[in-house]
Amino acid sequence: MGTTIRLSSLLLLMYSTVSYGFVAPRTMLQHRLSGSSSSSNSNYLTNEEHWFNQTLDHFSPYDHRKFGQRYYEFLDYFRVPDGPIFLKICGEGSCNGIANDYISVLAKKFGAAVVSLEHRYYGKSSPFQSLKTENLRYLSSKQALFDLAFFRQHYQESLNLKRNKANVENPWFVFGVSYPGALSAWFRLKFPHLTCGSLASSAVVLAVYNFTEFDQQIGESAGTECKTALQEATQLVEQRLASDGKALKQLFGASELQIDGDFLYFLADAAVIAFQYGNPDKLCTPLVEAKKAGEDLVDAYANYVKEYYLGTFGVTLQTYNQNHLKSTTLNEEESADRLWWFQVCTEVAYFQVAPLNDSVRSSKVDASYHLDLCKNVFGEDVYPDVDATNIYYGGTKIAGSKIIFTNGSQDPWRRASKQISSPDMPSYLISCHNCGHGTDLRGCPQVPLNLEGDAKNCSSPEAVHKVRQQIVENIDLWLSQCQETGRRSYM
Ligand SMILES: *[C@@H]1O[C@H](CO)[C@@H](O)[C@H](O)[C@H]1NC(C)=O
Ligand SMILES: *[C@@H]1O[C@H](CO)[C@@H](O)[C@H](O)[C@H]1NC(C)=O
Ligand SMILES: *[C@@H]1O[C@H](CO)[C@@H](O)[C@H](O)[C@H]1NC(C)=O
Ligand SMILES: *[C@@H]1O[C@H](CO)[C@@H](O)[C@H](O)[C@H]1NC(C)=O
Ligand SMILES: CC(=O)N[C@H]1CO[C@H](CO)[C@@H](O)[C@@H]1O
Repeated sequence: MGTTIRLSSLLLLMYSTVSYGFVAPRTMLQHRLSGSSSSSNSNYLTNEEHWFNQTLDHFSPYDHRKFGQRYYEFLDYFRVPDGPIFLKICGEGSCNGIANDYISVLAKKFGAAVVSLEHRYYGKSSPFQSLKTENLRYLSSKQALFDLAFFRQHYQESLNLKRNKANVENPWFVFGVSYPGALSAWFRLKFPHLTCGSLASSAVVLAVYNFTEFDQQIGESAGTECKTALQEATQLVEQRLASDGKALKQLFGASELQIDGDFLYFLADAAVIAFQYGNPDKLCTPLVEAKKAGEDLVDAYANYVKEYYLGTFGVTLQTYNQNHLKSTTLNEEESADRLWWFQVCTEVAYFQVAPLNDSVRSSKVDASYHLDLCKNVFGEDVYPDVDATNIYYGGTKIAGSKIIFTNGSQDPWRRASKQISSPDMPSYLISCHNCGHGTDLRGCPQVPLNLEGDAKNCSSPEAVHKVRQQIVENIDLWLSQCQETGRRSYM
């Protein structure tokens, strides 16, 4: 999601040089697909834009301002007129189309239309030209949920208009991965009358201030040998940063990161991404080999960072640069870093701090680093009220129903998700060596995108198939119950 890899690892930005157009900013939880360069390729079911006039402030009866919100629709598999409508929620990045992941298989199976709404402020759906802090006051998950609700009503009404019917309801189902996974669960929680159910994939429903479990999960996912090598590399990096920081940053191709905390966060995220997105061996194999051969672990790590993280994966350094995060100039792709940090610094935190004991990342990546960043980038008064967020949604005690939670065993984010099943809210863990963030919808690895979420390269494809079967059964059951209760009248 930056935590995503900060969240960083959750969300990816795109850069055209990357073969599949995936990139991850540290602060995000989730990926986004590349834009114009792939407009006609099979990574998307569609990327033809539509627009909806959305209310800017859903919580003020006096403010009637609107802004244009982008959305997409894919109707090839739609069973006209009464098939289900799948609402795929977009999150903390530009939403450039409907990705061709496992949702396309589900849409075909259920005869569903797929619609997808860009999250307010991101991509082309920004209400303001300047992203100064004051203008970000309407950026929150709570506003975003109302956006989805009004969009859902609008889309249903426009379908009815086309058919010349009134008060008809198709059965809706919501989907999301990562932060949008949390939105998917929260949408069903807050608007149960507007959707028959929800898939909440790698859904980070628990706002956490000191998210030490994130680093702990990295250690577990890495296994003893790789974890030890990573910890040694971190120690050496800290020593060299103190003695000759300039040369060290140069070695990693990261001279632009003048704040040491930004640099150390970047190095931590570089490791995270390997586990979050299903490429653990790209990191662990060279590191463990270097250690066995008595070679310089910092050199080995620098090679991984330059070749894989900055190269193949295509992250940009500016994602970690607080000077970049301070930029209030609107940019469709690049502003996502600043926008997601605003959500982090106000609502959800997920501060990926080093645990006191046995940490993989540098202990200098602590709560003060994150708080200082929030202050430096947004001003004095910005502070994440995680308690309010968890009271509002319930955290892992969410009192929803008909929500499927899924998590990948290697994903550091899983500790902020709901991992224990409860009545009417099944939770499934997909366990395999390279099962990461959103494996149920994206297969393995999760980046680059596997068309239709192909799972054959997961180290245990059966583990993925088993959970997908559960997902299909749940959707089938809940869609049919939606019809029976007459809550949604069929034509
Ligand atoms: C949105 O509002 C503007 C200004 O009122 C109007 O010109 C435009 O047609 C509207 N767009 C849609 C899609 O309703
Ligand atoms: C987070 O950790 C810091 C120490 O690193 C501590 O001072 C602070 O009280 C913790 N905050 C919360 C909310 O647990
Ligand atoms: C830290 O590790 C030591 C030894 O491994 C253990 O005894 C101690 O309980 C741990 N402390 C915390 C806070 O986990
Ligand atoms: C699976 O792995 C093979 C061999 O590495 C590769 O050629 C293929 O493209 C991968 N398929 C997917 C869907 O990732
Ligand atoms: C449903 C499920 O598999 N839950 C497990 C997920 O992982 C946690 C540990 O992180 C277990 O305690 C749960 O039982």
